Amino acid sequence: MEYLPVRGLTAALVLSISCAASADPSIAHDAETTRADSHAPLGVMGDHLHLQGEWMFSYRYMHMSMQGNRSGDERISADEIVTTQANPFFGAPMQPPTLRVVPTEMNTDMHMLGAMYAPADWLTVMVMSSYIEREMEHITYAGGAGTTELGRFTTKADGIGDTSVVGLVRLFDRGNHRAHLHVGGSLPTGSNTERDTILTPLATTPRVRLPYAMQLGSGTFDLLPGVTYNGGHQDLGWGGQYRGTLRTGDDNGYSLGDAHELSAWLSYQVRPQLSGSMRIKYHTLAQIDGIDARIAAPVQTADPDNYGGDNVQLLFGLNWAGQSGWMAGKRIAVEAGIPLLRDLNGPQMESDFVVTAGIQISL
Ligand SMILES: [Cu+2]
Repeated sequence: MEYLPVRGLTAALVLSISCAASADPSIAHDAETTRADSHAPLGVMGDHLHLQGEWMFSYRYMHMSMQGNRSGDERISADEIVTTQANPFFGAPMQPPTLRVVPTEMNTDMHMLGAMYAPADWLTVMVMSSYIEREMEHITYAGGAGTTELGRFTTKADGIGDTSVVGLVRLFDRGNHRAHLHVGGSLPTGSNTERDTILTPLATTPRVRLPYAMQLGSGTFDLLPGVTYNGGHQDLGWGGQYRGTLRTGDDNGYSLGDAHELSAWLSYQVRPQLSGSMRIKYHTLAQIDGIDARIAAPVQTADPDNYGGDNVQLLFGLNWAGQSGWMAGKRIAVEAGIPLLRDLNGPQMESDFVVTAGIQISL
């Protein structure tokens, strides 16, 4: 791999070189790979292609924090949930008329490993898998009614998540405008039968199958279509992406809802090796279709209707790209986001904060 001597040159010069050389894609791309902003903000998956024969390996760590509950776009307290929300399992043995267990906090940590390889300039193949750790805290209210707290408990699940295989197919690459399609899917390598011990309103502590939100995989083969556009002019960069997650079939009696995600971002190159970004992300998820007969408890997360909704997030990121010597081909990036809008099929836990940090190494 060759690198143009961009160090010390102004961004405008780098850009004019890559524009002038755009008839020769290898030169154009090499100029781009040394710009921090030639990769989108870190949370955007499959944002770039590689040159024929290039490999890239990446590690991303993501933490998501959820606190409190929401129904529609309004917050709802634990006391309100157990006095106003019907238990869909009421009528079955030992099932009270209203919900009696409320999740109060959830933390998700994901370690994502990815590999990219380009068999041709117009095609990059991306494989990604993850190790997921989920933890959820709950309050259990005593008996069949009222707001007397019986106790609190935490459930945990960890293990391998689903594995995605996606081909990124170049649509066009003209001057400062590039776009590609995403064609691929997700294999159900993550478990959806994780179990842990809970505290029931009758003070028993059975070990049960955990609700959908705590499971590690979708259980289904999912299609992952998408399209990404990247553009730039001098120190400014911009881009947009659509990605879908479309479930096929079902597993254990259900399938998770389809998801659609739209992102638009702007970046500013401070130096060739450093850029900052701002991104707005819209994510919509449908309710769960069907039900797992082994997930039944007077808790909102056991009800397939209490899944999905609309989220809008505002995210800020930094990209750093090594320029020469042993740092060439290495990148570090971070992106963190806060919610702007949450409209949830509730009651449901709300997402409050998400941060992703990662390293990428090209060979
Ligand atoms: Cu890559």
